[in-house]
Amino acid sequence: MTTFDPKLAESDPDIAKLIAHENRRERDSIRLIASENYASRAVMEASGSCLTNKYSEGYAHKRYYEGQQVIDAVEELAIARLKTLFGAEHVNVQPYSGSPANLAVYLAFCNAGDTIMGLGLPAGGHLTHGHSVSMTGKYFKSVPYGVRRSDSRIDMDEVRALAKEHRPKVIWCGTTAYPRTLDFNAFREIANEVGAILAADIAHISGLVCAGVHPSPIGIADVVTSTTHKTFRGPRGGMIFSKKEHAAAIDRAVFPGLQGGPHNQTTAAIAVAAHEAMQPSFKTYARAIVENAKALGEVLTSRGYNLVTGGTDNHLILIDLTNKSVTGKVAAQALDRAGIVTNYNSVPFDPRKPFDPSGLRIGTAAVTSRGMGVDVMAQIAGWMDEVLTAPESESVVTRVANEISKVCSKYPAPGIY
Ligand code: DSN
Repeated sequence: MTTFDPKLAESDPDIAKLIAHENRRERDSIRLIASENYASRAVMEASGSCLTNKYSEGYAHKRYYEGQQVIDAVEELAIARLKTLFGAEHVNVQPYSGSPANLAVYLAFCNAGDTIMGLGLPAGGHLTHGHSVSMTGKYFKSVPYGVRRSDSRIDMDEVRALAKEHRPKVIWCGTTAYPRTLDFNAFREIANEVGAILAADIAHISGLVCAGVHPSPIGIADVVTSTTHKTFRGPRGGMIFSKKEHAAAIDRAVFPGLQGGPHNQTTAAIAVAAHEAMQPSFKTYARAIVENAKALGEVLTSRGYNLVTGGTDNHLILIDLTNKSVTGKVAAQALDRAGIVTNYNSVPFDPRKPFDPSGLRIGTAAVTSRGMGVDVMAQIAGWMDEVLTAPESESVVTRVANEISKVCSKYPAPGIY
């Protein structure tokens, strides 16, 4: 029998065509979704490699299948690089993504029915920090904390009061829609006062953290989880950092507690991303993400947009559209037609429902990966304003889309050819 192994375009033209369309969409649009980025060609090569073929349940030198000569080396290299980059005592690179990483924290430290605390989803927290529709809100007694009405910042007095009243097993500090720096030391003090495990979820900001652009929770929190594909700019994956004393519990929770074989192609791509993040150019990149977010926020503010908390310290901006004649969903859909990709998002104390809320969430990690700077951010703010002022106008949308496509052609996107 001869081996028939055609290229994708020959073997499955339908999927090949769809991938080509997505390639063009990512190339020709301004991608402002705060949790997205462009993985480099090197990261893409590693994630598309033969490592996808190998099963390797267990950890290096303690596996349940033979043939691990290469996989052990890949996983050890990924771990060694991440330990150096983040200054961590222990790293697990096997979580399939951020949510499984967070579930591993529950499995390591909690029993069903225990009390846990996290920032409520409507205030900018994540589903897996105890939101009611998530299993983390169903299997644990979730006590969410919020942000202040006056300035939309996390209310550490409320965190302390709730922690003292409810004595949680785990306190989460971490966000998906919060534009300000997190005070990990303040959370640590509270966790110490009530004897809780402190878990930091840095999924959004791990690229900023390892570049020194946001304070690090490593060495402060007991355990730190992250995805690997947001500001960190790696493949879709997850990682968990912990103090040595929690290493065995975390490893047991990931495997065999929650998962089977790790995705070795992803582990290799995480190692590649870690290598990229160790280069001086990554620090420059991370600083530029924040500069761009601040610049974009300032121009939007000058055009009458209300930013939740009044601005940003990181890669993310949350716009409250209440003073504009457009809701979050209509805004996001009109912008998408014009080639600016965002997501509608609740704002703190939002009177509207999550499926058509008052806010729009944007972020600058992906546009900064294309080398776009503050001058382009001003243009983007202008385009957003034009579209949001006339979201039903197809002529405005078409004109803006044409301008965007021209500008995008000047800024090649990593990994997109
Ligand atoms: N989906 C991610 C985000 O957009 O923030 C969180 O899981």
